[in-house]
Amino acid sequence: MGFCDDQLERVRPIWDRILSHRFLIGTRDGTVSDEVFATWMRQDYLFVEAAIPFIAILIPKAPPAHVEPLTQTIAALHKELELFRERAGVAGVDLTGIEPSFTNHAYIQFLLASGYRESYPGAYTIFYAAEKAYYDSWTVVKHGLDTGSIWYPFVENWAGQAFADYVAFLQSNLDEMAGRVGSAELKRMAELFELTAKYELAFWEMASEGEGWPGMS
Ligand code: MP5
Repeated sequence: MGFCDDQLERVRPIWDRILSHRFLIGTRDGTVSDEVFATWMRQDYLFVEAAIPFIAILIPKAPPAHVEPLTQTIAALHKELELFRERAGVAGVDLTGIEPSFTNHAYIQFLLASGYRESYPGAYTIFYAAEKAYYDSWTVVKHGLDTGSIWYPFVENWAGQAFADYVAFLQSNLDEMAGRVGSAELKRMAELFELTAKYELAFWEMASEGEGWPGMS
């Protein structure tokens, strides 16, 4: 097994909580409330906006063969923001003037700080784990959500064949890099993998519980 499969196995208890989260099950079964889904949309719009500078930070650190794929990821993220704006229009969700929740703020700071501070394989670990979490999560939703649902385009975005191929490509790149780093860096990569999994779980929890900051309500 490569690094990614090893890590997925190691963080399985967290991953299982992600994939069985009430947000995903409710979205799959069509029982999630419009307000909870709107919370996720607003917050994920901000997260995807922040993922663009995160990927941009990686480019100067990247091996030459990674530069074009990372550039394509940035273009894909811009298209994804367009999908959010289009779906928000259909659903009547206002994306103007929105602010990150406590959890989202923390996750975004983690992304950006890691982009600057961690090694390239370390930051790439976060990138892979977040994409894999979304692929697996939206695959859960795919197995039940009505294809006519206004939310189905999100399933097509993250649980389709193109995204599956993209995640497999990231996995092979990360496995390859992990095979060449020393033991201290590998240990740090494992920590970053687990932290990202915890943030992914926290994100679904935040979407379900609301965007408020501790002590502010
Ligand atoms: C992704 C996302 C997937 N949109 N939001 C969270 C909280 N985690 C992962 O990343 P991308 O870049 O939108 O495919």
